[in-house]
Amino acid sequence: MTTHNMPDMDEQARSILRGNDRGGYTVPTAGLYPYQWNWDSAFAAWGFATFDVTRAWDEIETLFTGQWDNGMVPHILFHRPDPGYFPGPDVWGATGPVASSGISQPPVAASFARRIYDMDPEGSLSALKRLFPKMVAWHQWFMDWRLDRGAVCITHPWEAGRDNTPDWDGAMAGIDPTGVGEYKRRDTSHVDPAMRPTKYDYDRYIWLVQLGRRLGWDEAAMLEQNPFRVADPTMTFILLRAQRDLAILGQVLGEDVSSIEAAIEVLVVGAETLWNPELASYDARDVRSGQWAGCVSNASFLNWYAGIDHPGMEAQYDRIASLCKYPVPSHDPSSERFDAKRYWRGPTWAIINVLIGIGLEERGLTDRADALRKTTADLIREHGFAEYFDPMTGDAAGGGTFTWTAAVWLGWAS
Ligand code: 9YW
Repeated sequence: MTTHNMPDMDEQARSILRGNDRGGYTVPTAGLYPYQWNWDSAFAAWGFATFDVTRAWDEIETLFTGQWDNGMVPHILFHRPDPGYFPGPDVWGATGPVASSGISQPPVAASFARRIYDMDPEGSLSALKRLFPKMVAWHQWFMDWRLDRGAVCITHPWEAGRDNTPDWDGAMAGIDPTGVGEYKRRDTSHVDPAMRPTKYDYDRYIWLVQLGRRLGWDEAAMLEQNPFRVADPTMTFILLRAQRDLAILGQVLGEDVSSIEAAIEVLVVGAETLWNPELASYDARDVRSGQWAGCVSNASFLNWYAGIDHPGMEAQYDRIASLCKYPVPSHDPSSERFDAKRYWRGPTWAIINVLIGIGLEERGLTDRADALRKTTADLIREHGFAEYFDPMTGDAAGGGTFTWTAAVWLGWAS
């Protein structure tokens, strides 16, 4: 690394955010993902906050314009039609204040809201006051509808934001997608199909969307009838962390946070139901079959981010990190299901790295945190602001000029 190219990188990152700005919200990358995605936007807000706090809050406020009456904040908001993405609003058939998908995504927004608030308390207060009750309602929706023994469940692989991870292989195999019909994917015309989920996966993704639509996206009906219900480390650890951050923001605002504190207790217990003793790792748990996924993923290491230490996780982390040059891979490289370039079945994602890195740092695992920050910075500097990276070679993969990778650079890696 030479210090003279640092300003260039910062400027490139800022211009990616500006280039993906559609006015009040940011797309993950033009072409492949032309709408507002939920957790992408929260990362974008953090990136914007490094140079424009007002724009950062606009991003989160626009996301919450899509909040449903039941508190859910959708994973995609289709603000403007775009034929370049499938499945669009006509397929989802969801009804909310803004055309949207019918599922949610990992709730990182409150945690980034806290970071942005800390960067500029005065400039943040009015937006924070407006957003606080909305964030409480969204978190409560998870608590009301998605818990299994205190762990948070997903109802669609897209909901965890880790679409085709081997974590869902068992639950996906339980779905018979007969009758899903013909459809035309768009993602494989933007990106090499070898880096994307397969047709087997997409048939099931679309079948689940059709099911949700038939059930009117009614959570009680889905609880009864959706065969896909998996207790997920991504959602559980991220919601736990988000509740902790929201409680602190609530205290800043002088709000009563006792119900948030009660939720934290429930989630702490729930997180431990994801500990798979045979695997010696946090794991996904298929609620329908009662089976473990048997997967060490990058989401397994979000326990520190959630404020949880567990004997054995440090050794597990060191083992996984020793198996590739650019950790943290999205699936264990020693597993036969590992695929270095196929999306969430192996590649390294800067957004998960930053969450793991924050957790490592906070729990006093500073050497690991520093090393992870360095290899993540190397990846971005040497291979660009890619969607994700090959953990062995560092090769850029998926879409380019990616909003959240630029945000991670500005907020953490640089
Ligand atoms: C989809 C936008 C999204 C991310 C997800 C990632 C992928 C595909 O792209 O989802 O069609 O929703 O898996 O985490 O938010 O970047």
